[in-house]
Amino acid sequence: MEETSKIWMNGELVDWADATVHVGTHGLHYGSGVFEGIRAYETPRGSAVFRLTEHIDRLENSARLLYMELPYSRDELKTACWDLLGANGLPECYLRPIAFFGAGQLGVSSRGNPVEVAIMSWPWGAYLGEEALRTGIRAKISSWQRIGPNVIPHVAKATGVYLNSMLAVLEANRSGYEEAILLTQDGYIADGSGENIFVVKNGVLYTPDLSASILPGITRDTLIQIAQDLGHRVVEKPLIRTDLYLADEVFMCGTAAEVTPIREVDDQVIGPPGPVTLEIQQAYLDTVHGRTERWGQWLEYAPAAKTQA
Ligand code: PPE
Repeated sequence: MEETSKIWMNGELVDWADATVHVGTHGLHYGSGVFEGIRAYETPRGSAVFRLTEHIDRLENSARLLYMELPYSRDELKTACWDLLGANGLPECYLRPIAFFGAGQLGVSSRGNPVEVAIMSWPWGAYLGEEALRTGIRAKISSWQRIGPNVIPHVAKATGVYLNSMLAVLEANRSGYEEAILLTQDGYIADGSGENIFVVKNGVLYTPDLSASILPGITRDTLIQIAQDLGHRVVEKPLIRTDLYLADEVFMCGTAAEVTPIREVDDQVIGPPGPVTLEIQQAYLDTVHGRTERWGQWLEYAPAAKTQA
């Protein structure tokens, strides 16, 4: 992670080195935090944040599912993101808001612990490498199951949930694969360690429906809309591992991963990135970089830049 100048922490911009927490922090002991991953892109009209509103809405939903009351409103959090972007001066970066139960009582129940909120930003290039975006990656079905809906709410982007993802991606990496694909407890395809999954078969796009222990991805939602607008049929339904093995194309998507083709799953070759994947990847990248107006409603500009436009 590349160091930047400022971090927004509990209402103020502090120097990068000063954004520290106490070792008694509840979130450190029990994974009781919620976070977001957001990207700002350089566009012809200046720096824009992609679907900031939806990310902040999801942060609030995640907090609610953990019985965490955020001490800042959605508008205040959005303003904090803009203030941080202004302070660090990076037109293109990744934003990471995080809220967690801080130090106070130690014990599993978080009642009474203060809620701390911070936002970091730093340059983050292609999640799985530039090469991955062009030629695709090799993914492995994980032996670790995705956390079920009655274990921890998978709809919450909660820090503790990511132990599940960490184990899966480490297992995949240690076996020579770039990414893991987790199955639900019923054996259906869920998502990657940090991405949602799409399959293309006979010209139709398929993606697991939202009941399948997946994070309701904002990129997933974006791509469903883009694909439909481009005239493709998109079906949200339970998928099984052989749907991946026999797919014409498979790709992953997420804020960090953007649209990353998958060329192999386990020991089955899917092939190089196919035409539907490349079309959707191009449309997505054009959208986030403001190179097309077609889906321009998803780009949010700094309040000051808006009045100038
Ligand atoms: N599933 C998981 C498990 C997940 O972590 C992400 C985002 C997604 C799907 C896609 O969600 P969205 O970004 O809203 O389209 N993963 C974030 C964090 C990755 C990390 O390594 O940290 C991200 O992409 O920002």
